[in-house]
Amino acid sequence: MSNNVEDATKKLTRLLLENPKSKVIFMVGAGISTSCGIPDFRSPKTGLYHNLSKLNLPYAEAVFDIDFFKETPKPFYMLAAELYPGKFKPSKFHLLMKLFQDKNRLQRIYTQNIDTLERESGVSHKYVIEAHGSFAENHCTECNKMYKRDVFENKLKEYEKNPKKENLARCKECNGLIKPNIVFFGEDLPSRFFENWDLDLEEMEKESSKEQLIVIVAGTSLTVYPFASLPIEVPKTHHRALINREIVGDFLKEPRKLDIIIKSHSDEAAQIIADELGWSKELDALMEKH
Ligand code: CNA
Repeated sequence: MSNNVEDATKKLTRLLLENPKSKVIFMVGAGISTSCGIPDFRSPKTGLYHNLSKLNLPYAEAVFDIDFFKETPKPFYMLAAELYPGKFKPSKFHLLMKLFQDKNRLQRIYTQNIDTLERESGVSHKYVIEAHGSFAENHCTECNKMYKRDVFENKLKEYEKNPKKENLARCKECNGLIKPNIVFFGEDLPSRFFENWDLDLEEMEKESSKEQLIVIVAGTSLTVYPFASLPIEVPKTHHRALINREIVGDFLKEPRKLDIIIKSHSDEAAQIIADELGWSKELDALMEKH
């Protein structure tokens, strides 16, 4: 680990220690789950887009394109089988976020991930905004009839064993394809995303919240909008920290004086944060529990 990583992380923890009532808004992506065994999208060689190239997709994002899905559901079924919740344990970074909740230092977690590992780590639903939806509910892509989680799950298991058209999840009413409530390109984000962001933004716009709300962005390439615009909208009076293997998005295009850049593996940064805040024993205990 480079001194730069350690120094930058300590800059963040100093801020948290100097403002003992401050709370954190996390904005996270696939990078915080790679150590759980779930590939991210865009990392060269290991990313899901690279793996899906075997399937001859016209373009990688087609796997999340609703029209493509209706014609060719197989790539999404393969991806769903790989990512399906229940197979993975939370990472050190997820458990650090849970500790922020336990210490009453968590304002919100905005996640782009669909792996539900924030919930698995024990963070309460009220703090977690699954911006791109989840596998928890399903709906028909033709008539919008809602279906429970197990309807798609059972069919997915059958399809994994035997990838035949008859094993796709279909609507009882109209025979349309059923898909989990994961946000595909061109679909709206859940209203909870916008409602909570409006509230958090309103809080941040208060002069008194300057050092009381700190934003930590981690494990995301900040390429998918509108999520990628969240760090841009953070008032310039507030600190933003980026924990990522590479410098991305607004941190690269419009760097700010108050930004803290921690170019590192998210779990390594999580360990330093826990050590510096005096939370390492609790983090170890959580790691053992999971
Ligand atoms: P992305 O575009 O794949 O970017 C991931 C970013 O994380 C990259 O900048 C990597 O360099 C960085 N990174 C990878 N591993 C680490 C690590 N251990 N520590 C620090 N940084 C790391 O993924 P985004 O989340 O930005 O893209 C948004 C998509 C990805 C969302 O729509 C998700 O639904 C989708 N996705 C989710 C999952 C999941 O639920 N776990 C997995 C793959 C893709």
